[in-house]
Amino acid sequence: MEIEREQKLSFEEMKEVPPQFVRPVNERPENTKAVEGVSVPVISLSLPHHLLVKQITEAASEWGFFLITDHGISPTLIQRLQQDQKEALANDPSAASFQGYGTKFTKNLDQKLEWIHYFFHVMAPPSKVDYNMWPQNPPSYRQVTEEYNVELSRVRDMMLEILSEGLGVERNALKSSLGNEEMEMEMKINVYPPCPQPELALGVESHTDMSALTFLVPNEVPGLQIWKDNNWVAANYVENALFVHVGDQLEVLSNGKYKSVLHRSLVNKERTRISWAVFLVPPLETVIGPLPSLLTHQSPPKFSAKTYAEFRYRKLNKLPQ
Ligand SMILES: O=C(O)CCC(=O)C(=O)O
Ligand SMILES: [Fe+2]
Repeated sequence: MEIEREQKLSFEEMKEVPPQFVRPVNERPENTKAVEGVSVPVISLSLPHHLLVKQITEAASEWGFFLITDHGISPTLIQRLQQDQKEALANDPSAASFQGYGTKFTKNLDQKLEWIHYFFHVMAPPSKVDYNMWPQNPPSYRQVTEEYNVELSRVRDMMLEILSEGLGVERNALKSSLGNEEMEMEMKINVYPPCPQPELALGVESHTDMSALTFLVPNEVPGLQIWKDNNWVAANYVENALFVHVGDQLEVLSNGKYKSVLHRSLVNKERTRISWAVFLVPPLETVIGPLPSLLTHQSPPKFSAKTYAEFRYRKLNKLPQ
């Protein structure tokens, strides 16, 4: 699925977008602009519990996407996460290609490439972490990321409980279906270098995440768009907010009540966009299917049960699920 980079493509040196990055006319940002006057749900975790459950359940069902504020992760920690990367890039712009890891170009039907470098490593559980795969620079990366993992795990547990409650199932149902403490948290740092013709290219093409949930913090450069009611809606930066995506595994577990959200990201002419995405995924051998307690004669399963490994294989190879 991945094309090895043969020649060293350097985004920074390109004066115009090479043909392999130029999107078909119907995908180009210039022809598929975000709708005006619509904004994504922003939900404060300090709401009274019953309202919180209601708002999150609605957002996960109608949008498959929302922002959360008042989540208790300190702004300083988020800034440290962001600052580290900025410094690494300022000192060494080629750090964007994350020495040793290169750019993984995903092959799609049109063989088009995405305007992005990314870095990927497992953040949790400890038994699956290989610190050799973590960025070695800046030296503070490990400590900051470990602190972020602790805080985000707390928010993750709260979200999974609320989403379970919204389904009317036992509070621990979603977490235990996803492997409890064996659930993986995968960190993906997306770096979108400035692009000479952002109207022709995409940073990440339209997709749904394979995860159960994805938590993302971007820097202040806009770019993320969410598909809702046949339009793209811009999900712009809100200071210290966490962006939450419902992914494929939660759609399956909820038997379609929660929507795996289609999204994409655009690139910017002058500025580097960076986002830190954390994917919550079950261990590969975990069988994921609609929660049995949601199934009745009136509501039969809409998805077949399969291991996450099989789901992933099918998705990466564009086979039907
Ligand atoms: O950078 C973003 O805002 C989105 C990235 C994304 O969708 C992904 O990494 O799956
Ligand atoms: Fe995504």
